[in-house]
Amino acid sequence: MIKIINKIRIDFDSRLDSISDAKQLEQIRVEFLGKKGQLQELMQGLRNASPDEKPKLGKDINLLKQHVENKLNSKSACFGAKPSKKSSEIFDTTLPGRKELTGTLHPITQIMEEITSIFFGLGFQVEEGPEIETDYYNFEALNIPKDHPARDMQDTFYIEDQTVLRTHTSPVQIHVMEKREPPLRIIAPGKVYRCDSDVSHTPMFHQIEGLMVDESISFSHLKGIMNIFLREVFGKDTKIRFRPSYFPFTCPSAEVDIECVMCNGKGCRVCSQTGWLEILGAGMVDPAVFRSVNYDPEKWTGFAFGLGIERIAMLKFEINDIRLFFENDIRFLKQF
Ligand code: FA5
Repeated sequence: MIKIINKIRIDFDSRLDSISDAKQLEQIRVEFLGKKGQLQELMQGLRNASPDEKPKLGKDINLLKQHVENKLNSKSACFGAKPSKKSSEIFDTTLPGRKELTGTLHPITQIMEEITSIFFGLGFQVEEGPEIETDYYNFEALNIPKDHPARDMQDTFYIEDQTVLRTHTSPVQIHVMEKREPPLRIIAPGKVYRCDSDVSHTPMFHQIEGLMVDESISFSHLKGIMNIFLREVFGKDTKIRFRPSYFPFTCPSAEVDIECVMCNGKGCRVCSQTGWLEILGAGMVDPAVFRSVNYDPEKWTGFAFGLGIERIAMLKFEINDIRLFFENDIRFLKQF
């Protein structure tokens, strides 16, 4: 039987060398490996071998089978035939690599993280609050009673009579002061909602609230912190001004402008020819707000501020339409 095995191997090798197309290759495969092929016959012949011979003969037949399979596979590759399972497992090191697509953080997230880390460095802790708020937290506790004209300053989305999508991050001030005692130094980044949409307004946008409460906090602390923060974001030569303003929850109140980064204060379309751009609202916490959280206004003073992240991102990245941030156009987002 060993002689037959050797003969089949020699016969197979010479037949394989002489073929010239895939059809002939398939004929040989059937002839040697098919159900009625020569190797199958050999296996059947094994039944008649003596028990002593069987293990060695079985091993030789398996080696021959492997030899036939390997050679058929290599030959089939020459004819462009579909590789069999085994050859498809071969790793082709000559193929070019597949490039992994990497994403980046959304520009709003980048600015949010930058601002958060600046305040973190100034000793502020990060706090969060709910986006669905009660009328009490969004308005009343912030000294904006029912029918107060200041409610018109923010176009509110009402969910129910007493439930709103928060219009600003200022309610987080109340949540924090209700559960903690001064001194406090917190910022609260998050989404806010207003019924508003044009090139500089979106119905959902992001604010960062800031609150510092301690004994003897004055307006100069607010100015100092704002100066450090804005110069860190826009560069150390950035000019800043405080303009008197009105918020029911701060007194005195101010809006903070920076010199227009587009025209360096000369006046352009973006800054409506004024040379200045409004960045945030701020002021000293109104005693009425302290009273609503049971803080003694005779003992504690503090400042608060609220800034729009999208506005800062627009100025930093020189983007003239706020809506671009939320269209999810990959060509736009890829630039950051
Ligand atoms: C407020 O929301 C006050 N809560 C800020 C504040 C906090 C004042 C603490 C005093 C003390 P205002 O409505 O001005 O204020 O909004 C603050 C900033 O949010 C604006 O300066 C602007 O940058 C941004 N903003 C307002 N409305 C929109 C909008 N629809 N889309 C994008 N950004 C907006």
